[in-house]
Amino acid sequence: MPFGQRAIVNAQSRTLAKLVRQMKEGCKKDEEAKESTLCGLNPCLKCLQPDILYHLGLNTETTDFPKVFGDVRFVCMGGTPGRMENFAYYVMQEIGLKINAATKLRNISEAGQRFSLFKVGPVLCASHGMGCPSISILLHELIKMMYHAKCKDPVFIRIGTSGGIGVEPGTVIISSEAIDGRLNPAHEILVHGASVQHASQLDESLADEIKMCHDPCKDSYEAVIGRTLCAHDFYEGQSRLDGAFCEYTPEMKKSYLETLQSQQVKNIEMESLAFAALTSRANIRGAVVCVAILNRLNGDQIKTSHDVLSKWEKRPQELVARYIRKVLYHNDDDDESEQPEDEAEAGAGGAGDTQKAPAEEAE
Ligand code: R2B
Ligand code: URA
Repeated sequence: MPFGQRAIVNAQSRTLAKLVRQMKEGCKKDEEAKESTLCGLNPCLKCLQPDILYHLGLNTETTDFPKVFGDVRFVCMGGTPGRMENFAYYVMQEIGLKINAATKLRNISEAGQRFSLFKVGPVLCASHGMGCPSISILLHELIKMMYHAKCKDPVFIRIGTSGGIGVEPGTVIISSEAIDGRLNPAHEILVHGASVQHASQLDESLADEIKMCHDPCKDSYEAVIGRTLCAHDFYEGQSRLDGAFCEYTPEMKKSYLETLQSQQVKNIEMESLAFAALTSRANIRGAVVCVAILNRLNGDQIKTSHDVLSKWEKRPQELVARYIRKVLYHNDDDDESEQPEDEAEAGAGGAGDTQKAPAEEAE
């Protein structure tokens, strides 16, 4: 093997060995950053002893956050628990980690009974439910988790579905920014009855890096960067004609969607405003990567078969897994002189990653 290539393979093996060790043993004290790199957080957080992350079913008294979550570098979120569990297994395979055949990934947030949360080495995978209020609760608690765990520069990515505007169904849209129904790039919340607006820009360079993981020659779909409209409802908020109520005409709908298209809006979904606002307030690089499951210029109802939809839903996952693999194995200047293990197998570890499958436990 040529010298340059051998050096790359060795560096990749070292990174993999470190990930496997962290999965088995948790984060060591000397690996922990002194403080997290997040900015602008509530100054009272340090006084909360313990801090209870109620909807995640975790608290800082019973879980050693730096040890269990200190190695997290990517926080991926999507609508449903099932999709995020599948993504966790997929990303595990893509970054070369394994768990024993008798174990399965544990839903770390089972006790909270709201969101699902899986950890695969440096990747956290969470479900966020539908809409800004739901993802906003999850983000507050995940951001506090990053703070307590002293995570360094975690990247947050939402993967999901959306309605396309003038794009072929199946196209992946990486959001340049999130805008509201008035095309305003801000997430508005009411605090003490007064309107507060938070800018909803997304990280431009992260969007470009994810776009670069798409191969126009090999991938059978397109990936584009564009503006994303975030609605607070699936029906009237997205100008559908098929909701239980509809007080506008097909012409008014057509005109609104054409205005969106003329303003470079490529898709409509329901979480990007809160996602963009909360990540950027904390100085976290964030990206929203959604597949368009229909072209809203051609209709409202989703008539595509389940099989095709589940194939399309994997496209954002595929791009994001490629991105994670690239960051872990091609950009790392990790000079730790750890030797690779023969088998990158990570058994049920102390990091709370895995648990024995119930069927196996019964034996
Ligand atoms: C996309 O799909 C969901 C609505 O069907 C919503 O969560 C979103 O953003
Ligand atoms: N999700 C949305 O919010 N809108 C769509 O049209 C499709 C998926």
